[in-house]
Amino acid sequence: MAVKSAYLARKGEKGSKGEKGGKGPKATDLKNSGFSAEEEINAYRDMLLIRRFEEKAGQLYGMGLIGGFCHLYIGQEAVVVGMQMAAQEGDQVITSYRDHGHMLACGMDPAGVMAELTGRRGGISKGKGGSMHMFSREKHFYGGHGIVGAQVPLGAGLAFANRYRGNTNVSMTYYGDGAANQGQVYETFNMASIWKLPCIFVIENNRYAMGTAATRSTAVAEELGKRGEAFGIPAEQVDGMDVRAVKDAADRATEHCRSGEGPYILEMMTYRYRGHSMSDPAKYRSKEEVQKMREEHDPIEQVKARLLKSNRASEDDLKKIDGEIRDVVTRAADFATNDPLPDASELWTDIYVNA
Ligand SMILES: Cc1ncc(C[n+]2csc(CCOP(=O)(O)OP(=O)(O)O)c2C)c(N)n1
Ligand SMILES: [Mg+2]
Repeated sequence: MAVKSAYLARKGEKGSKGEKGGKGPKATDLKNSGFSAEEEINAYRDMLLIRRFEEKAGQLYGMGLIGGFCHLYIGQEAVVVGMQMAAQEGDQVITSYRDHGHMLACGMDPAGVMAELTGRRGGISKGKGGSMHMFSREKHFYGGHGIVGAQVPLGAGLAFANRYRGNTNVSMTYYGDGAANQGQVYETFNMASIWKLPCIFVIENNRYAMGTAATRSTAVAEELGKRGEAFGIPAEQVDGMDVRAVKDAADRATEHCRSGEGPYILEMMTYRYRGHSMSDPAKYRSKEEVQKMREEHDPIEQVKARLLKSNRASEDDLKKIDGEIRDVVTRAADFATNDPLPDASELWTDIYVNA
């Protein structure tokens, strides 16, 4: 099955030449995907919440209030927000350790997520899981996985559960360009395809796996969706910096899965602005490369510019939203820094399931 590209080359744009990680995202053909004013505003608000939350998490980490690993999602916000715009109640989300944005987009409480980062009692995992290990059955969020690629077969398992129960839910299974080189991804493709599982494989191709550019470690690094061809899984490559393009592709993918046609791959071309984790020497790419991406493709700035240009929102309207988001994040950080640490007796609880 052919890979359908949702890209249309922007006239004259050749990507940023000489970049270690390859080309930037190109403009998307968005014939039928104009957002309503409400959709634009919601997308703006949801992406901004992730951005501000992650900035605050970075600050708290710098102050020594967050221990262990912490991987920020800044730059990639349009991917999960656009995907969730196509979700229906009960659709599951599962991802890697770069998971705070996914949790917020699923509607999990920012204070609970932040308090988990600071290891407090009121954290989503009672302060015992940290950044990479949070779950919410209520919001259908299944982690938070630190083993690269391990969430992919689990995501197909969630899709299997939907199939078994005969519902119309889909499993949105996210993984990175680095994880795309893990063998278990292809074992999963095989089973998902033969069993026609309602699973959307969302590849977040942010062009780097830790400090290694995908172009150095990965064959055909800019067409990872093509890898589904051998398994008969349709794929699209999407401008993952444009929330409209993401939602547009997500609509097609969910429709395909819900109608019993089997899995679908969406390769989101995206970019992370911050380091891989909080300790990252950042020697593998230039500051100019990051700057260029921020200036030309920032997902939040794109929506903001459209809202202002179309007069769907004024500067004041957006300032009001910004203020509301700051309040939410400030409250989350206050809770996360004042809530007590777990009691020592909790060391032995939640380790095994009581069967
Ligand atoms: C099985 C396994 N191998 C190696 C690692 C170390 N590791 C952690 S993150 C990472 C890079 C993964 O990159 P990618 O899938 O592109 O995701 P991104 O960090 O860009 O979101 C590696 C190699 C690991 N956690 N698990
Ligand atoms: Mg990556």
